Formats: sequence, structure tokens, C-alpha cells
Amino acid sequence: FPTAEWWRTAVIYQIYPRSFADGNGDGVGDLPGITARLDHLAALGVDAVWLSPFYRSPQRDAGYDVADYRDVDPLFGTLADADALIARAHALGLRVLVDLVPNHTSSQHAWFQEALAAAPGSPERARYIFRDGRGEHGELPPNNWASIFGGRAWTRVADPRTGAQTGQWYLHLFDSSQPDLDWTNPQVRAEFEDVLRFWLRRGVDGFRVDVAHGLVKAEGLPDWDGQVAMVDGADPGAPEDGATAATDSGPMFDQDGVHDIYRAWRRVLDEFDDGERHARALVAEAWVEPLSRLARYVRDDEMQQAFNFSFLTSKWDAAQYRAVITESLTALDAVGAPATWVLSNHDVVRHTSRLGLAEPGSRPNGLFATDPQPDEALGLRRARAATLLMLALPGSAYVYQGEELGLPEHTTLPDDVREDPAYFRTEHAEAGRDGCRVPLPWEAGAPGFGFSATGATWLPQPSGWAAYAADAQSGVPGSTLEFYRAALRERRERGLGGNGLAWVDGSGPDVVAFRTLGADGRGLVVVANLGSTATPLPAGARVVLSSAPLAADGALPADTTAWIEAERPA
Ligand code: ISL
Repeated sequence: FPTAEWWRTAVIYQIYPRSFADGNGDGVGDLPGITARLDHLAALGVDAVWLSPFYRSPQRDAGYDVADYRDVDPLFGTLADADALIARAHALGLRVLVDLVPNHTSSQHAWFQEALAAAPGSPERARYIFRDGRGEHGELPPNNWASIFGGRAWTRVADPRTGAQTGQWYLHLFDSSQPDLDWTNPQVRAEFEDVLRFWLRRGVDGFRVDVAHGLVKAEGLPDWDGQVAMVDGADPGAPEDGATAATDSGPMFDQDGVHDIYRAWRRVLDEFDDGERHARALVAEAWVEPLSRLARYVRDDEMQQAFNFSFLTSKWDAAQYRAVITESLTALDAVGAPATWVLSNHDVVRHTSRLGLAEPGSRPNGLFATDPQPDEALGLRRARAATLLMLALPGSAYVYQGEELGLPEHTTLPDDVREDPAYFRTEHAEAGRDGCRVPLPWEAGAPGFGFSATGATWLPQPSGWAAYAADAQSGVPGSTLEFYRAALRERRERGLGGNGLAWVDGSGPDVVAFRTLGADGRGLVVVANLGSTATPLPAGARVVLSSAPLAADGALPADTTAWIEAERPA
């Protein structure tokens, strides 16, 4: 591996294990399935993979409900399979990040089972957030907090002495099967530091930290009347120039005390530094605004990266893109951390579909069959344009599995196959996130498009997905897969991502244009046309890559990005 700070410019590919590839034919993806398909990722040209949780879990929230942090769920394989995956990835030059879920455990975790059996005030209960209820008989929840998945954030338990449902309440920011840990408890801190060491010893290169902004709650758990939302959609009240608005994240998120936890984790990772401090990375999943607040998670003695969701939640609007990019670079430069860019993940509507909606920010948490259907051709065109823009930006970029195939959201899932707790807890007001979690199509002609040898898939795939299959696109000029491969190859060869950018003006309000410089000293001009009419490129422009063919007269069509060789270094 070339540098200790590989993550500064890395392209990191998110694997959602249950939907990537199935090795044992049961219709659910697994670790051996992933290992067998890692060549696809090496050929794609990414630097690292991040695996969503594969730990022992009752799968009430697709593995984000962990019952044992030191074991692999039988659904996904064994610890030996995890070791084999890590070894194969490293042999291919891919770093491996694993997901860590520290905000809550599964209710099936041994600690929570012990807590249920123990008395109020016991050390067992003190690892979680148990409180007496309000009201004369404790029949009202301790405060008014709502779960991010809908419904209240508290569940009442049985009194362990009588067995009657008259006991204390426990806090769960997510599903009731995901009780929140109490991070003021030193046992909790010690346990997770040990879990980090467990996976570091197995060779992982770092961790994506789930709900990193949620671990510490405001003292006294005060009532709050603000809105919790799973994903912030385009805020209708946001300023037109697109700058992200400061939001009050409430007493459950982004408390100052959370940073001590990450400073301690940083020291744990440094124990494994092999003389290359910072080679092992921590990545915060933190929906925190404004970006100057997010930047606090990536100070030098904390994490290396934080997902910057402002790009994902941006409208298809050049002014907003420019504002988001400027604001991101400014906030992160101030702390010496790389910017990160994300367009999709397992929690949001795939950007191919999102960008084909009349209002790209609407319904971030899943689409119903009854919603206005996205224009898939337009969405894919914009998705490719957004990707080419993203891959030239300074910093690190994330690719969610299937994005390289141009996969759209599954917008017509039958309701009876949905599994996301958000669908149930909102009483179907939210469709939930299943539509972006559909098993990948690998082979156009095989049952289940080659996801598993038996053709089984845990969620149904749309019948039209043969055209998206990896083997149908591989080697086909102009396919989305070949487009991603070309862009990633070019990014790598030039060493893009490590330098800043300089805005290029003069192309009109609907164009985002900038110059940047590769590590090889070659300059690149990036022009993204987010408007509805073609825009001319500079005379004699040498186009390195474009997200769609140029017009006959050489102009850059609507919803298209081009990379142009810069005559002079940027
Ligand atoms: O906190 C939020 C808004 O302020 C949410 O957006 C939250 O950060 C997000 O829902 C967290 O998602 C992660 O944790 C969940 C899990 O269901 C998701 O899949 C995961 O990405 C609970 O573990």
C-alpha cells in the first residue's frame, strides 16, 4: 500500500452484504459470496471496501442490531470466512473497513438480556438508558423523544420481580429491538475499545462508525419538540444559494461529550499503527449540520473522515452544488481533513432514481409504487454526470454497490416483502429503505441474475434488470460499468483528489466548472452542465471523458459532465 494516509483520496465502495452476492444459495448474500466477487471491485478500480454489518444479529434492522460484536452471523458465514475475505481483499490491494454499531445493541445482546432480568439501579441496567416512567404509576415515557424510525423512543419493560408490564422504560433512538447504550458508563467504553482491537487484530483497516453523532445524550434527557428524521430531505426552507442551514440537532445528537470517545478510539487505532500513524481509519456516519460542526469529528486526534451528506441531499442545481462544495472544502480544510462525497447508500433512494424525480429531494426514505415514478433515463444521465463531477473533487468518494451498474431504486416492491422497520414503525407512512437494497444483478441470463446459484433472492428484483447485469455491461463501450471503470482508472492514473480546486467562471448559472490538479502535475478542467440546454466547451478542448456523448457541434449537452485536459496546470 502506497501511503499511510491512503484515506485522504480513497474511493471507498460500500458492500451491503445481504445483497451483494450469495455464496450458499439461500437467497441472502454472504461473506463467501463477497470474497468470490472481489475481483469485480479490483477491476472497477476502487481503493477500499466498507462492509455493512455482518455480525451475529436477529436481523431486525438488517444487522444494525448487533447481538455479538465478535462473531459473524450464520446467515453471512463464519469468522474464518471474514478472515478469508480480508486476506483476499488485501491480496487484491483493497483496504477493508467494517461497520461498528456503538449507539445501540440488539435487544438479544447478552448485556440487554441481563439488564432485563436485573433490578432497577443495578449495574446491568446501567449499561443502557433505563428510566422510571412519568405519571402516577410510571405509565408515561420518561420524556417525549420520538424514534427516528417512527413512534416513541421508549419501551416499557416487565418488572423483574412480578413479571407485570409495570417496570422501567428503556431508550431506543431506533427500533425497540435496538436499545441505546449509556456511553457515560466506563464498562461500555472499555467493551467497545476491546471490540475495535478484536477486528484490528483480524487485519481490518478501519471502521465506519454508525450514528456517530448519537452516542452521548444531553444530560437529564430533556424533552424536545424538534423533528427527528431518518434522512434530511431537501429542506424547503433552505436558502436558495444552497448553503446548508444550521439545524438544531436536539438533545439526542451531536453533544460535545461524544468527542472524547473518538479521541480514545484514535489512540486504540494508533496501537496498531505499524510505524504508520493514521493508516487505520475511522469514518463517522454523522448527520450533522452545519459542516463546521461535522468537521469537529475529524480533528487530528479523532476520526479521519466523516460522511458529508450535503452533496447527497443537494438539489439538481448548479448554485447549490457550488455552495455545497465550497462550504465542504472550507469546513474540512480548516481541520486538515479530506472532504468526502457520497451520492447513495443503503439508507436513501438510489441517486439514479432520486435525480429523476421532479423534486430530487422528495421522499428520501423510500418510494411507494403509488408515488410519481422517477424518469429513469433522466435519472441515470444525471447520476453519471454527478459521479464524474464527484470523482474529480478534492477528497475521498464513496460508491454504493450497484451504482456502478446504474441501478435504479426498486420503486414497485410489493408491500408484503418489505422488511425495513421504518416502514412498520411509521405505519407505512414511509416506504422504507428496501428499494435500494435489492440483490445485485451479475449475470443477465441466470435466474436471479446470478445473485445466487439457486436463483433465490431475499427481495425480488425488477424483471427489467437483465440490462443492468454486470456481464451485460462489461466490455460494452458507453455502458455505465465501463464509464465507472474509465473514470476510476483516470482518477487513479492522474492522482486526482489530493489537490484543491479553482472555480472557472463564465459558463453561465447552470454550469459547475473548476480546475484541479492531479498528483502527476497534469491539470484537469471539469465542466458539469446541470441546466436544460447545451453549453459550449472551450475551443479546441481535449475531452478526456464525458458522462454522455457530446453534441455533434462539440457542445456539452444538458445533464452532462466532461473532464477536459487543461492546457496549463491549474
Ligand atoms: O440521525 C439521523 C438523523 O439525524 C439519521 O439519519 C441516522 O443517522 C441514520 O438513520 C443512521 O443510520 C444508520 O443507523 C441505523 C441503521 O438503520 C442505518 O441503516 C444506518 O446506516 C440504526 O443503526
